[in-house]
Amino acid sequence: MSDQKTLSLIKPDAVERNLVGKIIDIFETNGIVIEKIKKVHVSNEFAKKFYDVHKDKPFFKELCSYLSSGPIIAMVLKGENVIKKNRDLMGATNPKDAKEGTIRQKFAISIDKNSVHGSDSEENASKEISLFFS
Ligand code: IDP
Ligand code: MG
Repeated sequence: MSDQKTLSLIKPDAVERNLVGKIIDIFETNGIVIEKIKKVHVSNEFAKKFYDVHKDKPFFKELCSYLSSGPIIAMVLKGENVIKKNRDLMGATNPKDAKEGTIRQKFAISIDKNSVHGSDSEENASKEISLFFS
């Protein structure tokens, strides 16, 4: 099977707590390749574009202010079945529901400060990668 790519973000709460290395270690230990990586502080406008699929959710405004509240790490992850593999390693959106050993179970603070983002489909992966890396 050919390699897939996905967009991963380490969100402000995790960057702020110096968890970047620990999170990347989980990816690499699981055979995922970090193909591209950069540290950025996105604007609220950019966050709105990125989270456009959530524009009708009640938490949209807070979500966008949160993503733009501090530096984040943006990465293109590469590997076999990496979209699902990354989602599995991340764990459930709400850390209270996240399985033992997942990134969110280990590091997330709350449903909004949940440490990582990962694309959920090939279509969104390719959109999100172009938004951050082009
Ligand atoms: P995901 O990050 O696991 O894919 P999504 O449903 O796509 O979860 O939601 C995007 C982000 O929006 C979540 O990671 C989380 O930060 C935030 N979020 C989702 N649901 C809620 C909520 O009910 N309250 C506050 N923030 C939420
Ligand atoms: Mg999502």
